[in-house]
Amino acid sequence: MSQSPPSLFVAAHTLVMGIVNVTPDSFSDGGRFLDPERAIAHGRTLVAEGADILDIGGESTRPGADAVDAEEEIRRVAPVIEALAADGKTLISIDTMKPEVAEVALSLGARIVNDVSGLRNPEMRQVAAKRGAAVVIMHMKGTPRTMQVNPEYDDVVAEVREELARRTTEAREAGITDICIDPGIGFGKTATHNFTLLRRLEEFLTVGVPLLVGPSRKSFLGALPGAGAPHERLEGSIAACVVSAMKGASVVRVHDVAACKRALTVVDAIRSAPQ
Ligand code: HH2
Repeated sequence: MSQSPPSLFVAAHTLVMGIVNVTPDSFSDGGRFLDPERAIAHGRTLVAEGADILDIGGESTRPGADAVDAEEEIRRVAPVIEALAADGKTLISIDTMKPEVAEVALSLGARIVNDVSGLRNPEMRQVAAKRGAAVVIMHMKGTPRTMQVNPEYDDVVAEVREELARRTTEAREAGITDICIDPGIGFGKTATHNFTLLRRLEEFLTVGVPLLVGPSRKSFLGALPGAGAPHERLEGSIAACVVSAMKGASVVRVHDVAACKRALTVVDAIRSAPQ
């Protein structure tokens, strides 16, 4: 019997996906890495700090963000992917909702498609399947323009889980084999919804695929007493990553790789300690 290759989303330790936003308008670091040379240098720094995966994106998905066309998105990310993939070792993920962008990124050496719209576009499923890419299926209610307009759920965990399970089946039917799901912290959710998703995170494990969580610097952390602007949310981001890892997340997506990595080393030691 032929064995399926190991998942890119599973390792003996909690994997850290470092964020490289090649955008003018990302919510916490917009404009800092729009210049390709700066983005490449930032990606290399994150790898040196211990990032297992680099997630490269050319379109902000912050609430209310303006959409970018595929041509502009490709112009932003292509040189960065090409340079960072050149060593043949760095695992690169393309953060995009557009099949055209995914196609170019995969041809330049990216191996993961991270789609915040959950591969709802069938063309995205076809591109990923054709290229043998691994995928992150994230849950988002609506679109970045509309998602924070009064999001409502009867049971946020059950509804998000149900949609992720359905999209996982669709992805499998399209021929994709390496799939990871993500509840989409901050994507069409109130602060309370986000806390509930994290509190009940283990329920997502029943979908039967690895789990990724992206709480880094997000506004639900800023809603708490004492929390400040995005760059002042490091401790909150680490707390959310630690809880996620303890509850079974295989991957966390973060801006502050070195600090999160140090915290997760402790979590991994606790999780693997003898009883
Ligand atoms: N969050 C953001 C972008 N992509 N992908 C996944 N899988 N999960 C997430 O939680 C997630 C994501 C938003 O964060 P950031 O990239 O820093 O901001 P912006 O979208 O403004 O560029």
